[in-house]
Amino acid sequence: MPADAPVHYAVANGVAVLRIVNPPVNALGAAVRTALAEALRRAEAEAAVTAIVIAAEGRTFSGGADITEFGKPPVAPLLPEVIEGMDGLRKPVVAAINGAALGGGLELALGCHARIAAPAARLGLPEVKLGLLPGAGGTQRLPRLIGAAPALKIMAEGNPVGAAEALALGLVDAVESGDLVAAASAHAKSLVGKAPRRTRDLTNLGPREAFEAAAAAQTKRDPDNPSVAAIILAVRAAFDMPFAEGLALERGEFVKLVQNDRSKALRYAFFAEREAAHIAGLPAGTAARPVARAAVIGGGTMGGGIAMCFANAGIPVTLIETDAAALERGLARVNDTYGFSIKRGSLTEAARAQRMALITGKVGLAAAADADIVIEAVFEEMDLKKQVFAELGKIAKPGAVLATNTSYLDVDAIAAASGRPADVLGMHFFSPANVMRLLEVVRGAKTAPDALATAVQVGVKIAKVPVVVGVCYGFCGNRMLAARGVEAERLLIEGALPQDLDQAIMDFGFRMGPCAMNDLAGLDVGWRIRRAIGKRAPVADALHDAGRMGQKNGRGYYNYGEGGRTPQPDPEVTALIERIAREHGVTRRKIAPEEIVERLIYPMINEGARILEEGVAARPGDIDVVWLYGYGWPAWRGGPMFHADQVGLGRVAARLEAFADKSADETLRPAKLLRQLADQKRGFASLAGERRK
Ligand code: T1G
Repeated sequence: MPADAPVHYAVANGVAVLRIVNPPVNALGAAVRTALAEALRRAEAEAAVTAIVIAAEGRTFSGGADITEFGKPPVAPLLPEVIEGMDGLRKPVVAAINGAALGGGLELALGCHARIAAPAARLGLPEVKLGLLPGAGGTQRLPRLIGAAPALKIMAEGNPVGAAEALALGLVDAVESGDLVAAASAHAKSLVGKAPRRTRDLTNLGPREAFEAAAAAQTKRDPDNPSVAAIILAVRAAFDMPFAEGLALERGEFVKLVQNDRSKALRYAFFAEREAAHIAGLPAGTAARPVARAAVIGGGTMGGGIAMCFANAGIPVTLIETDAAALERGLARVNDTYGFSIKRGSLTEAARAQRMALITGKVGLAAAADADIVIEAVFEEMDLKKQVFAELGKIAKPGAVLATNTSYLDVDAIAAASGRPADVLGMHFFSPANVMRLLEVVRGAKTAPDALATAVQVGVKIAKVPVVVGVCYGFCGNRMLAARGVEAERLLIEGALPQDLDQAIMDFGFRMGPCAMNDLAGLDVGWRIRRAIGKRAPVADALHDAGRMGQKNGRGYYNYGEGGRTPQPDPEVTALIERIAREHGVTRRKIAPEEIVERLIYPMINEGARILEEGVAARPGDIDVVWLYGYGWPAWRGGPMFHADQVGLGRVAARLEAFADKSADETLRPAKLLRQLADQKRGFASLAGERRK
């Protein structure tokens, strides 16, 4: 057996142990499938072998099919065939599930006659998150093993279950904290001579009405999801047709889904997220600095949320305020935030106590002295930040990474104030910091490579999706958002109303449109930023000047009533907008949703092209990850740069030229890179060749 074989074969006491070795996640690519099929045939043929165990190397049993194979011509043997082959074996086959068994990985285990899991194992069928459905028998075997209703939930929602829950469901036969392979081998031997328990032959689908009720609930939960619809169809087949026909139906649905744009976008986003964590241009061998303790400066909403991220990850964190009263308020806000999770049932009191114990409240910057990473989250005011970093530069221990949570300000200027710019960078969290997954890691001109690697590694550890961006106004996300905001203003003056803009964008797939989003953030926030940089926005400024601050005082682009959160169109706003249009000499017109969407999104794409040109972002996928995880871009549309490629850069460029001609706003002219790619009939994806260093 060559050392690099993807499946290792060893026989002990009559048990053939087939161990998958395909790092990093034992994906079931063509080589693994071929080797697995060969090893199964060999085990079946060898007289000395009485039973078979399928095991895996590393901490993952298998991450499923090799997603990079999708969209290419299928290579035999296909996974369903390999699993079907197991079904026919006369010798018992037991899966030793050492870690995550996801997608095809779990389907492989379902094809075995029994499953033994380690306590850390997680089992799931997340194909729905890739715009697919389980395509190797999962829709037919899982319902027969654990019941159609529980199987449907696992497939339609795509979330894994832990070992204990899997045991309770009957998904695994035992949980083994000792020698897993030995336990699986013993279990396999205990099955020798008995009729194999094939999941395909099981019949405990459970009551049909329970399944139909679950199907209705899943359709209501995710109404326009073709994967959910396909999964329901396939599981229903388990009631209505023989196993082989159900498999064929599953296969047909899979082939349809794998080809559609929705799945291509979701698979693209899956890899773009992981690619973003590999810092382009980092010198080979750069190692992150160790981080055992964090400190957060500022116990406000952001600071408290950031401290929670560390506590949630089990990392001790010191929350620092300027006085005891402010600290008290900050800690109380954190405690209350955990309280909401307890009320929702997603956290226990014990977990809250455990996390609160990891957050130490202190007054004064000196408390940051023992932290390995310090994150400043004070008021968004440059002089204040410079003052904090000047002190931190002296207080923080050598090698500590000093991060500012600024949304817009110049990280290089803040770094200079610290006196140790190599340790300084930006870590831009998104509100609420304990919920939003995006983390823009802002690389200063003098940021040391290992400081940058540390911030990215910490970002992953605290369950964020880190994206490295460069220093510029608004970095990546907010800079593109500002471009959208300018066009939103124009559209309002030219004839659209807030509800028109927001409905068009929500129909595109966002959960919230620009006007409702500004109301949520507070119209005073945008007003302060515009004033600081000398920009005007006639409608937004007029709303602010009329005392309309958004949700916080019940009136903004919309009316919210007392403490309300539901945006209601407001005739006062319509009148205000019409007045401003008159003042600008504009005759308002009805604007079609298609035009609204193009005019809100193409300027963002254009700004994204400039961000790539300037090297503020290293890859188009990084920009897409920013928008997917920080601004609610619909995942099934892949991100602004992916979407631009779907539309075609030629059309995007032509529309931008038209917008520029009409508005005389030269910033709407296509960026050089966009123009160049369009002329070469290429897409942004052709730039993604930037390999990880
Ligand atoms: N195929 C190809 N590459 C994969 C992969 C996969 N299934 N899973 C992970 N990778 C790569 C990933 O891009 C990264 O690459 C590296 O492995 C480490 O990943 C027929 C059709 C298993 C829980 O959806 O959830 O089976 O950046 O950083 O944090 O019905 O990976 O290092 O170059 O995420 O330890 C269904 C997807 C597939 C599971 C491990 N399976 N993977 O997490 O590592 S479709 C999934 C994960 C299917 C069948 C259907 C996680 C993980 P690089 P990582 P991790």
